[in-house]
Amino acid sequence: MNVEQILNNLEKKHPGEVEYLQAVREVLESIEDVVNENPQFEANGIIDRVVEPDRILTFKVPWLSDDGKVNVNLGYRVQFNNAIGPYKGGLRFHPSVNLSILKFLGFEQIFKNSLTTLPLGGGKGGSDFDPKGKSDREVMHFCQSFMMELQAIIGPDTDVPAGDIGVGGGEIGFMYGMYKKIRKEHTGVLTGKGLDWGGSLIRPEATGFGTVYFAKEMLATKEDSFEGKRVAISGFGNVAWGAATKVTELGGKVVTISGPDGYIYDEAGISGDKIEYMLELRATNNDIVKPYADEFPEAKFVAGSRPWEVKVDVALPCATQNELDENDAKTLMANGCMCIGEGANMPCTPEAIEVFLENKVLYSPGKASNAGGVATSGLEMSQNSMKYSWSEKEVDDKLHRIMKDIHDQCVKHGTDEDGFVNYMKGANIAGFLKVANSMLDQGIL
Ligand code: NDP
Ligand code: 2IT
Repeated sequence: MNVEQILNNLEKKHPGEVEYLQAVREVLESIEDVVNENPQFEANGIIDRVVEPDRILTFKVPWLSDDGKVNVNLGYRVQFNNAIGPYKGGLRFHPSVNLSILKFLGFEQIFKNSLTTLPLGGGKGGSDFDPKGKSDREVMHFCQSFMMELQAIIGPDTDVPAGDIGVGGGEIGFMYGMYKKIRKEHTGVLTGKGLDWGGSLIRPEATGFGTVYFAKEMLATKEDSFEGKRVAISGFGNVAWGAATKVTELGGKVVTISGPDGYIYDEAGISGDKIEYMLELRATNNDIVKPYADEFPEAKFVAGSRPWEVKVDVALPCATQNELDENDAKTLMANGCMCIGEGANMPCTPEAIEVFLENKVLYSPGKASNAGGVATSGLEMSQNSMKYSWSEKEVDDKLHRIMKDIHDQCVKHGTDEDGFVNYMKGANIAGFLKVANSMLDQGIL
């Protein structure tokens, strides 16, 4: 396999799709040896087929704002690969959303979902709609209009969307209501649903919990734990909240959270009521973390910077893509950070990852460490099919077991000759093999 040639061709076909090309390069570079050792993959065009989505739906989403004005946003669903199960992946509502970002997320989702051990294909969707500052009525009208188009191509055995940045329980509720009205069925077509109407316990916490369970497994390989560790978290959304809760429970101290305006440094530790306050902050839709420092005066707000300059043992980037660059990575290393677990999708730039690998510290890619969210979505689908609900402990135990299993797969495929575990390589190989073998079994489609 010639990675450069494949990427050059892809770049010609999809000029300017920077995030998508970045994600494809990362995976292809990791799996190069495995592909060369298995000539049946190239003979059957597996690489050429896996890098292109099965199909993409683009549509317009008109909606009325409270002042009576007509607004038009763009909506997308990228159905990437369904070799191992129905397309599965979140919806992102954020002004930065474009096709390149959704294709990168959909591509990553294929291998992440494969790692979960559950029968889930890969997809992603969303809109450039900005939920910030919108009234509930405006969000509802937007979600209904979005679902009028999306409903035509999704279904519980076809494609099952969920949340991502800007899409939480509220948005899922509005979209589910519209699907139900049009299709006249009450099925598990979306995950992240409300607990009263088909949702699963633990799903809101799952991505953050899973990220911390995975980091716990990595630390255990060094006979270490979260006990007494200083932890930097970025973001203040769903994933950051779950991660802060679990780190605190395991005896670690979370000293930062962040937003687009800067970061909060709280030496006293962000725990208990402070974690609940973070959720309130997020719900106010103001897009800033600064008010935390007004509410808790012992904390410091650092405007316009990222939390990676604080001295910590563990860093958990949980906000967005490319939020931790080479300089941040070097600062973390200089400060003695020993473990980096990606809660977000692709938060570390390729140059930052290179720094972590050179320093041989514990580093896990999002497709392994944040897979707990979609895995619990898979558990929600199982419960919906059975028309049954598991207890909190049952779901949490299954999530814990899945994260351990993903860790084992990374160790199996990512251990170098000197014993160092390259989790990125391990995750990419393990995720890819299952999908590639399924595609082989099913013929050229
Ligand atoms: P949320 O919308 O709940 O939160 C995202 C958080 O990151 C928000 O606080 C957001 O603020 C903040 N943020 C956005 N841009 C920046 C920035 N440049 N600097 C600092 N903070 C920023 O989304 P989630 O918590 O659900 O998602 C976070 C990440 O985790 C994403 O990468 C997502 O793809 C990934 N993920 C999510 C899963 C899930 O189940 N929800 C599962 C697996 C991964 P704002 O929106 O105001 O800009
Ligand atoms: O990036 C992700 O894995 C998610 N946003 C969750 C997807 C899902 O279907 O639960």
